[in-house]
Formats: sequence, structure tokens, C-alpha cells
Amino acid sequence: MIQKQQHSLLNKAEEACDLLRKHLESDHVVRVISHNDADGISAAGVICNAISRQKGKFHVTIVPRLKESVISRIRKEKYKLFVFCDMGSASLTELGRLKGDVIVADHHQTIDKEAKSRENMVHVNPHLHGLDGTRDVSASGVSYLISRPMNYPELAGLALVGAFGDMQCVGGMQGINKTILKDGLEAGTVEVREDLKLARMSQEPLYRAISHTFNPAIPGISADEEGSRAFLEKLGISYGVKFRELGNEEKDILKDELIKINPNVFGNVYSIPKEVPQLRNIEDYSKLVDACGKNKKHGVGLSICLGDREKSLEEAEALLERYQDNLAKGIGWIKKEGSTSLRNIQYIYTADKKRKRVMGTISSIGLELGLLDPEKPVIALSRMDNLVKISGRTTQKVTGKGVNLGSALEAASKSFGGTGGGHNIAAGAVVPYKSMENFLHLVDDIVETQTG
Ligand SMILES: [Mn+2]
Repeated sequence: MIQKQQHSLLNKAEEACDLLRKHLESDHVVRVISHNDADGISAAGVICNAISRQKGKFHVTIVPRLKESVISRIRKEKYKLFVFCDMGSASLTELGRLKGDVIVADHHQTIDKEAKSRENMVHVNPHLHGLDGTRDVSASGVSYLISRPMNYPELAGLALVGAFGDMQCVGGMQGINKTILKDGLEAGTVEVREDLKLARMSQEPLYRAISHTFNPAIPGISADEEGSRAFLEKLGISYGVKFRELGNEEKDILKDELIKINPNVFGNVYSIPKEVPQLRNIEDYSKLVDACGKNKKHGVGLSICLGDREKSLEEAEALLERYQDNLAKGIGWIKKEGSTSLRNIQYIYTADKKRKRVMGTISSIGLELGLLDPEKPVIALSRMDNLVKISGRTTQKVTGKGVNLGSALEAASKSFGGTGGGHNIAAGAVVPYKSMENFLHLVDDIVETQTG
């Protein structure tokens, strides 16, 4: 069954490939529009790499959302082929009105069902083939499938960068991601081995690599450089060296002790063997590209995906380091201040400019580290002038009891003239600042109803 679904998606992707080839043969510049996160940037990277290898030309723009204003700007452009990555499925009607041909390479569930199928458009989305776009394949993967008939298995690693960015590889790969991995393994362009899953382990001194590891979270060590140093000192390992500089015995001790704290810290590590050390680990690669996206330096992220291993890479490393320090500070803040509990939820609030940017992420990590009560959803509030931006985060255990933050935040924000929504485990909303208190109490009530 899965085989059949994969085949029908691959056929659709091949149709898109044929259309792309047709335009490249006519020497048309391909217009690529993609999303500003790690998945979107690497998706554009995959398509543009394929175009370059075919000696074609492209013009890329990275946008946060496919807003009406973006579409109307594109509508004035005279390109003969538009490729939309990591977006577009929800806007098929509007995209169908573009003058040129259109390829949509998306993996989101929201699909514009009103749109009639059009001759000038090939729409590639796993959900149309009974596959799961949240776990089975990301936009970079869908883009890879479109380039796959051109046979560039060296792009398989980049195709998985987006899957990591969209958190599709937690607990192993499945579906199309596995098919892409297989392409890479067979061609030797991707490798997998069992190892410690520490952040930027080949670049950073050990205490930083360990304290910057948030996924999986290591209680007492993640986001805690002092804790990390003390942990290493207790083991008799010097904290300033890099992992590869350790002796085998030291490596084993470190591994055993970390596994005692969180067994998930050891497992499959995926890499691109031919890459420079900073990008060799695919998860590290995705974090670097993600840091570019988060800092609105999409061009830097894209340049890395297109092969710049000098200036852009240096810039991305600096951005990532700053971001990780900001995260660590945010988690330190949670550790110190904690959250305020209502009956069924807990909340944290900030007006700090830097902290506002990581409120959702530090909520998730805080839950994982046990700094926040794992039994209650976290509502993170960031003040933006007259508005409050809200991120809701909870655990699988709590959603298992019936909690759905997406619908809770949607309903509660609507009551105060705001907007909101998302997934059961992670959601967002915006409401007027003056309604913040009432909003919190309403969310508290809704969560109570959800758990019956
Ligand atoms: Mn995506």
C-alpha cells in the first residue's frame, strides 16, 4: 500500500521534472519562491542545484508567507516557469492565474480544494497520495523527488536537511525520507552510524557541544555551561577539548554517563561524508540554515545550500552561536523564574526583545528538561506593543489526555478579536495586550473542558 502511494507521488514528481526540463531546454530562467525556514531554504537549494547542474538559470526569493501581496507582485513577473517550495498548496487558485507554468512542491496539509486542475500547473504534495507530510517528507524532500529523474543522488543529504529542520527525523526516518536516505546511502553521498548526538560536536569544545544539545535535552547539562563543565570534570575529562581529541576510553566513559541521563543521546547520526566538518552532520547543517532563516539572512542560508563554504558559512556559524547563547539565556531565565500556574495551564511572560524570539522553543526545552511542569501546557506570552504574541507548547502525554492547543488557542483568541491555531502539541496566537489576563483564563477553561 505504502509502496503504491510512494509510486504515485514519484510519478507526480516526475511530471514536474518533465515540465522543469522542458523550460530548461528552452533556456528559460526559472523563478523559485520558497519559505524562510530551514526546510524552505534547503528546498530552494535542492531545486537550484539541480537547475545549475542542468546548466540552467534561476531567480530565487525567500518569503515568510505566501501573502496576497507576494502573489500580486509575482503576477507582474514575466517568467515562463514558477516553482513554489514549502508553500503554495493552499493558494492553488491564485497561482493558477499566473501567466507562466507553475510547479508547487509543498508538504502542508492545507490544500486549496476549490482550485480546478489546470494544464499549466503540476502540484506535488504527499497528502494528495495518502502520505503524511508531517513525518514522511518535507519540502526539501519533495523538491528532491522532482529532481530525482535527473539523477543527482549527491543532493540526497540536502534533501534531508529540511526533514531535520521540520523535526521529521525524531525517532528515526520513515516514508519518503527513508527512500531519500536509501538513495544517498547507495550512492555513498549520505552515511549513517551510531554515535553520540551532540550539537556541533566536531567544532565546539566539549562543554559547549554538550550544553548546546537540546534535542534530546540532557537535564542538568543542556543550556547550562557550568553544569556541563562540572559534569565533565567529575568524569575526569577536560572540558575544553573537542570530542575527536578524546581517547577511546574517555569517549566510552562519556557515552555511558550521558546515556545514563538520557538514553536518546546515543543513536543514528546522519552525515554527508564529503562535506566540510561544519556541515557534515546533517542535523548541524539544518541548524546552521535555520539560524540564517531566524535572523532574516535567507541569502546566507541559501548560499550555503548552493555551495559557499567560506564567507556565508562563517556568518551562519556566528548567527547560530548567538542564537544558541540566546536560547541558553532564555532557559536560564525559566530555571530562575519558573512559570505561573493556573488550574490547568502554566504561563511565562516577557517583554524582553531578545527573549521574545525564543519563547516557544524555550518552553519546549523547559518541559523536556523538567524545569516546567510537564503535566500542564505552557502558554508563552511575548508583549509586542498593544498585542501579545502567544506560543503554546505541551507534551505528547498531555495531548494523549485530549488537550488540543491548536483549537484551544484558536477559540480563545477569536473571543478577543485575535487569531490563532496550529497543532495539538504546538500552537500560536495573537491577542490584544489588554485581554491577556482574560485570554489566559479562557484557555485554562478550554483545556479543562478538553480533558473532560
Ligand atoms: Mn516545511
